[in-house]
Amino acid sequence: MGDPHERTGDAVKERVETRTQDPALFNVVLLNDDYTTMQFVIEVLEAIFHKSPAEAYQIMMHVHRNGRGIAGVYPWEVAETKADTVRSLAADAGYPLRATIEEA
Ligand code: TYC
Repeated sequence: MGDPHERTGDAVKERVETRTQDPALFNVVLLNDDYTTMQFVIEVLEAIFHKSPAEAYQIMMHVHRNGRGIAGVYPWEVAETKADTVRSLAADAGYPLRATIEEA
């Protein structure tokens, strides 16, 4: 007990995880604020999250009305990179737009 190896006489068997696991998915969440322009948020949704102009407008308005909304759902590294890109584009443009990630 407590031994990660299973002793079978002199041999030591190691269990190997053979099942493949789906990578966990993460939501990239945009947060509302009073200063970022609607047009900038729409541009971010089109450029970073590959939304159509109509989808981008709907997501932006959802965030504007509800305080937060999901821009996209991705494996962890992709979600982190997209959230970082949003933060850096917003900072460069002088907007306080925030993006977070959370388990989907
Ligand atoms: N509330 C902003 C405005 O009225 C627009 C906005 C929408 C800002 C979504 C951030 O994530 C956001 N200009």
